[in-house]
Amino acid sequence: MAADNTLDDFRITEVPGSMFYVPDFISHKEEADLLKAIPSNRWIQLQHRRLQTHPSSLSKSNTLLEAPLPAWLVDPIISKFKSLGLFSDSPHHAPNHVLINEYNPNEGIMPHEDGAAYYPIVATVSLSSTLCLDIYEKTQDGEETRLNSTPKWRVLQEPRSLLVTCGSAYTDTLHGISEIEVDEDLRADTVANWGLLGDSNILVDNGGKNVRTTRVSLTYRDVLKVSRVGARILGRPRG
Ligand SMILES: O=C(O)CCC(=O)C(=O)O
Repeated sequence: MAADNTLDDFRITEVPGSMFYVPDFISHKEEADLLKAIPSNRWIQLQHRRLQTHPSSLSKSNTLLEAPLPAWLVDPIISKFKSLGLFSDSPHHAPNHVLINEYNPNEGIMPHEDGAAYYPIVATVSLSSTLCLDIYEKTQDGEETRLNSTPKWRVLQEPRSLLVTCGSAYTDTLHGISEIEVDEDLRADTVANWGLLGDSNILVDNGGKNVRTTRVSLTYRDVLKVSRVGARILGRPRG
């Protein structure tokens, strides 16, 4: 990413309502430092991936106990967000919550939406491996919201890239990662962000296939409801 780039240079024009893909958002060294900093004792193993949350998980009422993010999740990423103007309109003017997901080949996440606990912008940094995010359109059928079973768009996420979803791309779509080992049929007409990829030649050379290895993603969000109870306990003078 060049210093004079603006977010609009990275718009995925095929997807309506504001989705942006920034290749090479961080350097190889920054990627290696982040991977090294992820604590090995915070993972929660789920059936099809493992995850950790910083600074903590949300309560049942979708409230975050106020606490700072660890320094390694702030610098360099949040500083780079600032230079692109990301989160400038959100209530806390910066992300206050990071979900880290790790997917081995054949692992993924069911189609879902991120919901109302967060301000409608999500910024995901990908590390280590490439995979496809499937985007589904929500259709309104009377009172019921239905999910079309086939993804409407596919967005390829390369290591060190940033994907930003906001506006109606946040509110009117669902996203998921299929539990496969190889992403196939990757071409200019099947990948929504093809023209923005850092290296599409490798996909052409591989016959449109991406063989997945382990991928880690850092998903930054601004949680709307924050309780100062945690800050008061942590900040209480001793004695
Ligand atoms: O790992 C990703 O890129 C997607 C994560 C995700 O969908 C989520 O955290 O809700």
